[in-house]
This record gives sequence, structure tokens and C-alpha cells, in this order.
Amino acid sequence: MHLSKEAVEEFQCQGYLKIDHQLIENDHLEILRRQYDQVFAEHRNTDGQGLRNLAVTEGTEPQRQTEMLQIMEMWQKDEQFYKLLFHQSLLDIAESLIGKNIQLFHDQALYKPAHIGGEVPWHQDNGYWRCFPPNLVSIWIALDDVDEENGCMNVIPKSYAKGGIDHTRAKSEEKELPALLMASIDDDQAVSVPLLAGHGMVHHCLTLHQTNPNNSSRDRRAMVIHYMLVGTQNSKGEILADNLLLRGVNHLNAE
Ligand SMILES: O=C(O)CCC(=O)C(=O)O
Repeated sequence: MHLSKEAVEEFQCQGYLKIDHQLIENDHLEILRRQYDQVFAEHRNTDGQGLRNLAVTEGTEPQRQTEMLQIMEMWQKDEQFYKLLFHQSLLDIAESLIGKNIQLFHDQALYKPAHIGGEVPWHQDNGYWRCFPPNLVSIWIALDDVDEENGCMNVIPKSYAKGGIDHTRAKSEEKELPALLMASIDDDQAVSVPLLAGHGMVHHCLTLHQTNPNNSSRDRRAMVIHYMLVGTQNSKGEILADNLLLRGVNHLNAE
């Protein structure tokens, strides 16, 4: 289902949108959760290759307790996540916001385990990516119910309209977190986006957002898919012509 005109206008005004319908049906959700857990378990058993703990500070023991776990390119690791890239409702949302010819920028699983889930500081996604034009969108899908207790998304409405801002390396207890950036901002206007499992939100790559630690007794498993329009350039000014085409035509890569 494509977004209504009102929903598109709301996204264009706020820089994010809480989707008003369930994106992933319950039986499908069960399958995704099972495979998600399996991919994490496999990666834990192989010395953590491909699994990053974004909460690890420089110079601390690797078995540090706080865990903000990330696995990139889930679509290459499990068929269910490959299929998810082509899920009609997700692509309809992306198409409503960025247009017909859609490529994958990348996907990622972001897991905050119960009790020890780490935070992700305020940032714009394009602070990491430096893509041009900066009009990528991300659909963040809750695989568990998420709220302020277990680390739902918090956003600054309308922040994307100000354009890209400076980021610095994030710190925890004054030690650097090598894998995370942060933007120093005034978060008075922040809005929380609680979601039921199977629901999602979409945000612009310049929208400031953040998630809190998960100190609750509930896991917080999330999947994010980052979509770009054909013709998008990376930070070196190279067109990402070979990224997976999800919908429409890639006229830059006509074989
Ligand atoms: O899931 C999280 O905790 C952080 C999500 C995020 O930063 C993103 O989707 O860009």
C-alpha cells in the first residue's frame, strides 16, 4: 500500500513518519525473529565475525557488558532477509517517498539485548554515509514491541530541513566508541516513537535520531533497511550503480 498524500506531506514536514499499519504480519514476524536469532547465534559462535558491538569503548575488555549489537547486510546471510528487501508494503513506502527506481543502500540488524542494551547517540545517518544527494530513507522495523524502556527510536522533528551538521566520535565514560558518531544538539524537541512488533517508522537520512539503553527485561530486536534512488553517489562522488535494484529500472547499469 502506497502512502497517502497526507502521510507523504507529514513525512516531508517532519522528516519521519510512524507507519499507521502493521508492516509484517504475525506469522511472518515469527519467522523473521527465529532467523534473526539464528544469525546472531551463528555469529556469536564464529568469534563474532561480522557481529559488531557498537558499545565497546577503546581500551576496554572485549567482554564488556553493554551490548549494542549490529550485523550488516542481513540479506546476504539469510534468505528471509533477502526476501524482506522485496516486501511490497516496504517498497511501496520507499517509492511513495523517493520515487520509482529504488536501490538498496544496505540493511542492518540492530539488537539491544534485555538489561544490557547500549545506546546509540544523536546522529544523522548521512553523518556516516556522506551520500549525495542526501535523500535516502530508512524503514526501521520493530521485531519486538518497543517503547522508551527498551530503546525505541527518538527523533527531532523537522531537523532534516536544516541539512547536514557536524558529528564527532561518540564517547562513553569519556572513552571513544570507535564505531559511533554523535551530534551535539539540543534535544528539547525530541519525540519518542514507540511501536508494536511488526510495525515501523521511516526517517530521512538527515533526520536527527537516537535510541536509549535497554535496561528493561525485554529484548529489543530491530531491522533497518536503507533505500536510495538510482544515481545516488557515495562519499567519494562515485555513483553506486551496482547496488541491488529493488524496484524500477537502473538505467546506469543496463547489461
Ligand atoms: O536501532 C537503533 O538503536 C538505532 C537505529 C538507527 O540509528 C538507525 O536506524 O539509523
